[in-house]
Amino acid sequence: MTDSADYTPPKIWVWNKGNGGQFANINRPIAGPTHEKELPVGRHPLQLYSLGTPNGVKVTILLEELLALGYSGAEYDAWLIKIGEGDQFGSGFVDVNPNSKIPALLDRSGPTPIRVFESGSILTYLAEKFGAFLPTEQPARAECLSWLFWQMGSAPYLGGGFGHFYAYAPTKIEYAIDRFAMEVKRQLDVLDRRLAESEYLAGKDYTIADIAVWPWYGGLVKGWQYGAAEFLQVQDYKNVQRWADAIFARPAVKRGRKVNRLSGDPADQLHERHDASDFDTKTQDKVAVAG
Ligand SMILES: N[C@@H](CCC(=O)N[C@@H](CS)C(=O)NCC(=O)O)C(=O)O
Repeated sequence: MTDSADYTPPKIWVWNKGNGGQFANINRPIAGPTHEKELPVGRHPLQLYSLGTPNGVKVTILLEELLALGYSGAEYDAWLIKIGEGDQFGSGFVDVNPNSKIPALLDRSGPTPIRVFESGSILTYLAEKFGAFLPTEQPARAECLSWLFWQMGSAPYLGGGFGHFYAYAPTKIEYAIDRFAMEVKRQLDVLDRRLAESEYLAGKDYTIADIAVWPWYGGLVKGWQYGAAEFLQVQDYKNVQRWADAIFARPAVKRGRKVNRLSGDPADQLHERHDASDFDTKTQDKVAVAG
């Protein structure tokens, strides 16, 4: 790789497979499957294929919230997709999400399975299916969908932009880190101003907008993302802090955050979830003790 200061793009971009980045082994400029592999199917109507990243936990949090409200149709099997090992390029996964990214959902409750991909789309699908966490009346519905789409459009600047260049890129490029730190701080200020006037993003009620935004920006202000709390001075966003704490206090959020998680405290990792009792018996600390 050429030092960024000396780099002039060639006339035609060429794929350099060994570009040295942290995700070099899974990043490629071609879509579609790399290998044949069927997805497992469990006994519940909803089959989730995911990983406990901020995009993945949006869905498990919503499912746990729905179950907590008594919607038994939201029972689900959560299967682990190890993206670092290329599971997202298996043929079965690509059939459910042609974009090869977690999370992906298969709803098998009707005569024909329905596939749903893109976390924002999955949240909307489930909220509409069960009639919860998405206001039916305007203007709250418009506000909820606006913040949901805000998250989908904004988080790539946080993850793919700031997080990538601050934490993962093989060289620290001042221009890139500056550019994205500026944008992420602007986004935090957008949220802080909204949450100064409103308890939750869409208004007085907790909705899928909060469920989508919290894993990214709540996690950021709590210092869980990229080791960047001090760099971004996240303690200054007082309203975001208040909102992040209120959401983290919800038992369903604590459960949803554990599902398909592969890192952190073993007590917070439930690699696969097939039954509500798995939280009591199958987190990694229990598995380690039992094993
Ligand atoms: N816009 C998508 C983004 C999904 C996404 O980026 N997922 C990442 C993990 S957080 C992934 O599967 N990466 C695997 C890859 O890029 O190959 C969504 O919200 O569902």
